[in-house]
Amino acid sequence: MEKWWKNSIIYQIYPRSFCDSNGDGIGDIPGIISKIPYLHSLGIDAIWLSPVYKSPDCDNGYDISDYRDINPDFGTMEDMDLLIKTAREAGIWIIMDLVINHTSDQHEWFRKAVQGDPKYRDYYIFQKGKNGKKPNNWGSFFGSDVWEKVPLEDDLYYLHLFDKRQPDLNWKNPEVYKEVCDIMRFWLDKGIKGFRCDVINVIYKNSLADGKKRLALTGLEHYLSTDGNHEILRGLRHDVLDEYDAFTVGETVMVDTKEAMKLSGSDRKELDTVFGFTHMECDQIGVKWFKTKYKPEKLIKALDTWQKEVEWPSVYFENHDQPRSISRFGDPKHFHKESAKMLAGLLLTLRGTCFIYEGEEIGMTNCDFAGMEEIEDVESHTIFNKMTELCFPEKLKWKLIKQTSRDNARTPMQWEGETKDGKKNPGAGFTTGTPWLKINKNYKWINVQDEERDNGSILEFYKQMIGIRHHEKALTFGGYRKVDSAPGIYVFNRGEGDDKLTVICNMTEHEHDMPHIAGINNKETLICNYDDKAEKLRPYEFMILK
Ligand code: TEU
Ligand code: CA
Repeated sequence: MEKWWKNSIIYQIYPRSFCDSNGDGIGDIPGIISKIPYLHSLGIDAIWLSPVYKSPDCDNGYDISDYRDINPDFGTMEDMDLLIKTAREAGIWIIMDLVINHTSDQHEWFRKAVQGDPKYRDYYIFQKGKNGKKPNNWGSFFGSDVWEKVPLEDDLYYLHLFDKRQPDLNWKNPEVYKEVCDIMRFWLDKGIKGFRCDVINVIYKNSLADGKKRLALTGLEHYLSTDGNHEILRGLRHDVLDEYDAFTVGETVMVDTKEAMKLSGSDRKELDTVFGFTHMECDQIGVKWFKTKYKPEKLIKALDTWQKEVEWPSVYFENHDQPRSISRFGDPKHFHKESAKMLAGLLLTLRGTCFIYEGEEIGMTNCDFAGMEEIEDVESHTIFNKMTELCFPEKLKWKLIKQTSRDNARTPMQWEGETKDGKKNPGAGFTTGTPWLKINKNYKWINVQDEERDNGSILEFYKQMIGIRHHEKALTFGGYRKVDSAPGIYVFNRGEGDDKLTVICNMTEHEHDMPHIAGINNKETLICNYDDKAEKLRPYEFMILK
């Protein structure tokens, strides 16, 4: 029997920004429960819930202080149990975020470790300084170094690959492994169906030696996809996950298709699939802060490589760490509907498990932030300070942050343009209070309420596409083959023989000649993002032929 997650569409919820039920400006679990009918009508099969665990929120929940408790901003454990139950009744599984590279510095383990308890010292990575300096030259994901001094101790540091309030766990310690197994069982026993595993290929550090100098992430050769890391993944699967038929998707940084296969090939028995980043890097030079002009050919090439070389890919264009896809790969100004629908069509016809991020289904865009005072994201602030240190000009600093900040994806979900009785609605149906992060002012014309009223909307297109995805077996289980075509035009076949579908995607804002496809005139159009037919391929035109 095929695994359930192969034919599933997974919808990512960023709880802080999804729906606020009590007017405190922060999205919460009762808010999510109230939107289960909406998610059901969209047709999705599972929710990936970004962290809802107890957390001081330095990195919006990716700093966990208690893995068995719920952040009071989001609700209670009773709310969580009810969410799992309500979702299940609507045929929706819950996948939770598993953040086990690090904990919060407020976690009991870390607090005991800092107080000198030897058992918990060994849960983290403490190290003496070297010749009056930090233990090594590694650089963190957020742009700082990776060592923080332990207060009241002489020359002792702890390691953090992310913020200093996110100390890394010591995966060489079998006790840590046991603790995590117990935590996973705790949640699986509640009826959740798997995990999205945060930065899962960096958890095992081989050594703490100096790294070869790099522009970013000096030291990564000592911890990226190590053998020890692979062994842990096999262990977790064998010791816990298999018993529950649970699904795992790894967020795996800096991997190529070869490494992706080592992490997720079915014979390896590690993860089920991974999020690669190759296609997210197609509009940048070196690090993500330096964006370059987007060329659709590059995106096509990245997608094609993963489609061909990875046994079971994850397909995504957005998540809570990336700017909005329509602002990167589409044209929200001139072709909002067309380009959003084209991206929807592409997302849902590629091979693999598909992920939709909240708001993507209505074409939400990057936000018109006015300055750093409107930015919350810890990474953006760390990088901004770093650029100040390096004397970057003010204008340039802001330009880089504005186009790349993770907050672009984190602005509240735009539910309603106006209230039910036609009044102004500054909370966009997300909150009746003051939202924790600015609401994009385009909520007045980009919102769920309007999209639901319009048959030709982006949202309706998503629903149709999800229906097609579920119905046409070729899209899930069929092969993939790219067809040669002009630059910026992505054409590929899914499936074989009578069951073959051809997907045509104009990823540019220009009109093009129709690609040459054998027997094109005898084919039926399953779906198209334009209402009428034309000789030429119009800007961002998308279609599936059968
Ligand atoms: O992200 C890890 C990651 O490598 C990046 O995508 C990261 O967000 C950053 O942009 C690097 O430049 C995961 C989570 O998705 C992210 O939200 C967390 O902040 C991070 O891990 C730490 O837990
Ligand atoms: Ca709330």
